[in-house]
Amino acid sequence: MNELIEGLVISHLGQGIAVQYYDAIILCQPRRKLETVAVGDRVLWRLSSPDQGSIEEILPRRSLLIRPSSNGKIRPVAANIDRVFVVVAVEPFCDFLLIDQYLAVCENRGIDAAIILNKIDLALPESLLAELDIYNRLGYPFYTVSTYDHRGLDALNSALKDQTSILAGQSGVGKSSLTKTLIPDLDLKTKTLSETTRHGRHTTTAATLYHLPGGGDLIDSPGVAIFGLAGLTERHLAYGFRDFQPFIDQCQFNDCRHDKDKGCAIRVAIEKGDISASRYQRFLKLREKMTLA
Ligand SMILES: Nc1nc2c(ncn2[C@@H]2O[C@H](COP(=O)(O)OP(=O)(O)OP(=O)(O)O)[C@@H](O)[C@H]2O)c(=O)[nH]1
Ligand SMILES: [Mg+2]
Ligand SMILES: [Zn+2]
Repeated sequence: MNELIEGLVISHLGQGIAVQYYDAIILCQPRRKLETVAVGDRVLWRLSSPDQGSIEEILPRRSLLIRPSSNGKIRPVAANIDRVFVVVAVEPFCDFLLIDQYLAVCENRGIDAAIILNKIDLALPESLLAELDIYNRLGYPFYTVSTYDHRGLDALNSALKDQTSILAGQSGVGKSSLTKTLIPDLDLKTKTLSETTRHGRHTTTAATLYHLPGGGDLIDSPGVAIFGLAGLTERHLAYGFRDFQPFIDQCQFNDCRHDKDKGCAIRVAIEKGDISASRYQRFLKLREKMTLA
C-alpha cells in the first residue's frame, strides 16, 4: 500500500482533479463515496498508478463557498478562502446586485470581502465611483487598478499576501487578466497543467489556484456562477447586508421582513440616511430572486 501524502487541490479538470505536491501536479481521482472535492482543499492522496493518484480524504476546511448543482443539491466550489475579491470594471456595466449577493454570502460564511475596480485606464463615470464608495464606507477595502497601465497593482499585491484569495465577478471584468499580471510565470504553470492532463489549451472554465510570487494563493474563477445564495435563508440575506446588522434586532417584530412591516428599524434607518436606499432596493430584489429559485 502506498503511503498517504498531503496535497493541495488546484483545479478540477475534465479527467480528474489536479493536486499539487511540491513542484509536481498529479492528476487524481477521488475515492468512491468521497464528498465533493473543491479547489483550495487540502487532501490526503496516494499514488494509484505510476503517474496518477487517488484522493482518500479531505482535510478540515476553514471556509467553504458553495453553489447549487444540477440535481438540486449544493456543491462545494472553493475551500479555505480567506478573502473574496469581487472584481468589477468600468465596462462591462457594473452589476451592483451581484456585488451585494457576493458580499452577503461572505458575511454569512465568515469570509472577508473586498472590491476591485478594474480598467481605470478607461473614462471613469462619477456616478460609478459614488455608488462604489458606499462599500468603502461600510468597511470593505476598495482597490482601483488597471492591468493595462498597471496602476494600483502594488497596493493590491500587498493585500493578497499570505492568504488565499479568490477573484469573483462577471465575465469580461478582467479576472484572468489580473491573475496573469500578478503572476508573471503563469503561462509556464498553465503549460505544466495542460501537459499533465494532455488537455491542450487552458481556458477559464474551472476555478484554478495559483501561487503569488510574493506569497499567498490566488484563485481565478470563471464567470458569475462560481457561488451564490444557495443554503441561505431570508434572515441570512438580511444579516448579509452589513449595514442592516445594527438595526435588525431593533425591529418591533421578531419576524420582521423589513418591507412594509410595522416598526421596522431598517426602514427608519433608510429614512434617516443610515442605510443607502439603493442597497435596500437590491436587498428586496435579491430576496425575490431567492424565493423564485
Ligand atoms: N481597458 C482595459 N481592458 C482590460 C483591462 N483588463 C482586462 N481588460 C480586457 O477585458 C477583457 C476581458 O478580460 P478577462 O481577463 O478575460 O476577463 P475575465 O473576468 O477573466 O472573464 P471570464 O473568464 O469570462 O470570467 C479582455 O479583452 C481584456 O483585454 C484593463 O485594465 N483595461
Ligand atoms: Mg477569465
Ligand atoms: Zn425590519
